Amino acid sequence: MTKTLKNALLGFVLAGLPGLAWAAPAATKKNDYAIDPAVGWDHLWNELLIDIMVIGVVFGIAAIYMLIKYRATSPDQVGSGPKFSNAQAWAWALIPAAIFMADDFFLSAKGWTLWNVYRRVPDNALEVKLMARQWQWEFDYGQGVVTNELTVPVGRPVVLRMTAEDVIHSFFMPGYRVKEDVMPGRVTYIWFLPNKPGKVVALCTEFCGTAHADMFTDVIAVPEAEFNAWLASKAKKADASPVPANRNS
Ligand SMILES: [Cu+2]
Repeated sequence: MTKTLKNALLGFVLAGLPGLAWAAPAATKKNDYAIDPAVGWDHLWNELLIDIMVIGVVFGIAAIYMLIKYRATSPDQVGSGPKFSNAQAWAWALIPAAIFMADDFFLSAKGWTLWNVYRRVPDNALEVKLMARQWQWEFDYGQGVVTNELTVPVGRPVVLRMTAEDVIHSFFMPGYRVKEDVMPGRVTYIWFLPNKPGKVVALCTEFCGTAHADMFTDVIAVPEAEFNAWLASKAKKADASPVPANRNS
C-alpha cells in the first residue's frame, strides 16, 4: 500500500470515529428518556448535529488539503491516479461505507428505542379526549368539562386521545416535541410530560381549510393543586348547566 493510500485510509477512519465517540455518552441518559421522551429527542437532535458537524469539518479540511496539494501546476498537465489491486479497490469502497453505516445504524437504533418509549403511555397519565374540527380544538376532561385550551398539571404525564369531526388535522406542540395526525374515524394519541409551569402553543400542522392558520391554542401547565382546583370548579359549573357553553353543535 502506498504512503498516500495509507494516509487517506487513516483519514477515513479518523473521520468516522468522532461520530461514534460523540454518540456514545447518550446511553447513560436512557432513564431520562423513559421519564420524558422530549429530553431524548433533544439529546438525539444535538447528537446528530454534532455528528454531521464533525464529519463535515473533517471532510472539508481533507478536501481543501487535497485541492491545494494535488492542484494542476500547468494548464496541459494530465494527472495519474494510484493503481489499485482488486482487494484495495474493494477495501476503499467497503471500509469507509461500513464506518459510516455503523454510525447511521447506531443513531437509528437509538431513534427506534426512543420511539418505543414514546409510544408507551405511562400508567399514571391523565387522559384527555381531543376533538378537532374546522377550526378549533376541543378538550374533554370528562365530568362535562370541555374547553378550547389545554390545561395540564405539572409533573404528571398527559395522554391525549384524539379524533376529528371533519377532515385530517395534525396536533403539534413544539414545546413538548410531539405531533400526531388527528382524523375522522380513528383515535390517535400522544403523551407528554409538562415538567414546569408555563404556557406553550399547540397548532394544526395539516392544511385543513381556509382558517387552518387560525387553528392554534394555548397549553397551560399549572401546579397540580391548582389544576385540581381548576378542574373541580369547571366540573361544578358543568353540573349546573348540562350542555357546555362552548360546544358549538
Ligand atoms: Cu386543522
